[in-house]
Amino acid sequence: MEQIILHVDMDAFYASVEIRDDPSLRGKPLIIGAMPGERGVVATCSYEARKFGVRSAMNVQEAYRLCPNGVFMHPNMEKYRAVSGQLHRIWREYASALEAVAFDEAYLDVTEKAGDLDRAAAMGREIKERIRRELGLSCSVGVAYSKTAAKTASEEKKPDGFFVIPTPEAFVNLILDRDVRVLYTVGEMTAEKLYALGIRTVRDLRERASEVEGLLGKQGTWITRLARGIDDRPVTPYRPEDAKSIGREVTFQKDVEDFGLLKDVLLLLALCVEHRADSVGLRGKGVTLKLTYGDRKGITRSQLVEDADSAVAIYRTAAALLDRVERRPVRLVGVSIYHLSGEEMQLSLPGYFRDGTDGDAEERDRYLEALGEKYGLDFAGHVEQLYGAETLHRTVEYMRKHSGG
Ligand code: DCP
Ligand code: MG
Repeated sequence: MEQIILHVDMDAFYASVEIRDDPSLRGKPLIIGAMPGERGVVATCSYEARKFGVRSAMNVQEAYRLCPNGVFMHPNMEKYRAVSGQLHRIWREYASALEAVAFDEAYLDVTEKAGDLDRAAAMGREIKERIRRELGLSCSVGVAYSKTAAKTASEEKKPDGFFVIPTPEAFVNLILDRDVRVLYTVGEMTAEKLYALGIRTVRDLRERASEVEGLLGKQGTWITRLARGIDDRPVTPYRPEDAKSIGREVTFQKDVEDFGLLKDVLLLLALCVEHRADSVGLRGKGVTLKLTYGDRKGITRSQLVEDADSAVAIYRTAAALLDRVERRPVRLVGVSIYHLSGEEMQLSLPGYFRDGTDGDAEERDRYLEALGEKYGLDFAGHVEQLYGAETLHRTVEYMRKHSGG
């Protein structure tokens, strides 16, 4: 199917909104997230702060070290959500299908409404102009024949960018000698596997396609197709609140018999679930524990709760569920929340910006401290590192080895 897709991504979104509303911030390195001295991470920062090396998801102490003269601010999620609503109203006028990826980012299917690439490009410029005029904000727009190419195009000239990638050939020519990570569905772990084989660029990937397909199976086929510019995925109308559940799981290198260790792992999984739920502004009314035993038999146990809105609440419920299951060696453990809703979250800060004053946060810190002592790990101040799949896996494996499990 022939498609024409626009990808729109706001520039330094939270920071740009704050600068718009307080022009005295313009030109300054502005860092939105936790405050120096608090526990937490950078959500985003202005391009002036990026010159100092500050980045999204960086520990705020590190950001402060790099940019001590920066202006630090807490995020105002309510405000950004409102701006996101205004953006959606503009985007919807142009798209026959709109897929929101984040507050500030969406794919627009303009195949029908534009008809051809030239008119799609004109639409893209019009959208940029309207967002500037009506909302006082800048964004980057990519126009292309596929979602991957459109996203690549919007990143190409960021900030305030505009770029068109008309064909698979144009896409391939653009990225041929770039790192495989340019295919943004290639994550850190996959990239490491490819690097280990000496496959670093898209060119390498193309030349050694069958090897990659052998190594990575279905995923390998997907990325070697991408490396040829092929991506037929449609724009699927999606809102995070339509998700049925939010979960995280880990598979152990060796089956675990020690249920004390499993319970400890539940705390880390609960932290990850809390983080993901916060980042999309959702909370759950139910918790599910998932186990796969060594013989591959899988079970799930669920429980409705008043509010699965903090890592501690999720952990407590999951741990209680664990107490009631059959004790045999376990291969995989997972935690998820379901019955999701968004309303009550709107006024509160994401958990990872909270400064640890509420009761659950204190309890979480006590649990983490105990866990740190038990396994000889220091969690304080870098919990956010656990949110990455690779670090979580490595930490859990470390715990397994140090529990004698
Ligand atoms: N965000 C966050 N934590 C992250 C990444 C992003 O809270 N680890 C928030 C803050 C961003 C917003 O989401 O403003 C949009 O994310 P982007 O990745 O699009 O980053 P920006 O819009 O801030 O910058 P860019 O100009 O690079 O798009
Ligand atoms: Mg953005």
